[in-house]
Amino acid sequence: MRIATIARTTAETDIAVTVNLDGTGTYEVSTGIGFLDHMVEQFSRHSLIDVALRVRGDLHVDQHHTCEDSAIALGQAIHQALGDKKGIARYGEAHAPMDEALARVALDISGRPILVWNAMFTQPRLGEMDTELFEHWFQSVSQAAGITLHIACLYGSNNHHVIEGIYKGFARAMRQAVAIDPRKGDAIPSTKGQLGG
Ligand SMILES: [Mn+2]
Repeated sequence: MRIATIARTTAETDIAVTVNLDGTGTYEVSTGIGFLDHMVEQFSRHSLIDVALRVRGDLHVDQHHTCEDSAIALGQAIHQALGDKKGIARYGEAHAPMDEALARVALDISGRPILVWNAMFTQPRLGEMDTELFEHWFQSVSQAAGITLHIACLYGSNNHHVIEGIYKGFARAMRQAVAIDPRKGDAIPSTKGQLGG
């Protein structure tokens, strides 16, 4: 079973997350930031990765630690659930339209984390969430899960649509990349024989 649970407690946040890579898109998300919950729920629903995420963060300071640490924990859980990565498709890509906005996400579960981010927001906040934190969220998840992650918003004017398209594109691309390709059998999809970076 490709399931993993991470518990992560620091002076700033207390987090429990469980993922099932072979799930059905069932989620239970509570970060204390309503808009972030909405985005992680989109990720689960469209990747078909089950996500149970509970965060108690220092929101009296600001949203930074809650946002960053929840992405790290989610990334660690994905990394752990992938195990030795035998048989995975490894690559994923998606164009995700959200009304007038179009997001493009291309990724490689390579073990070499990097985020290339080409998206901008014209509003400082969505709901109560600071829009500058979205890039940081993807940076953190990429780092923790070992994903080469390229994200672009090709166009779009409504900030809610832009970020929702990005999360849905990430979800669709992850669904492809973590899928087991039956033609690969037990092979690790790298000529190096490992996907550790
Ligand atoms: Mn929405």
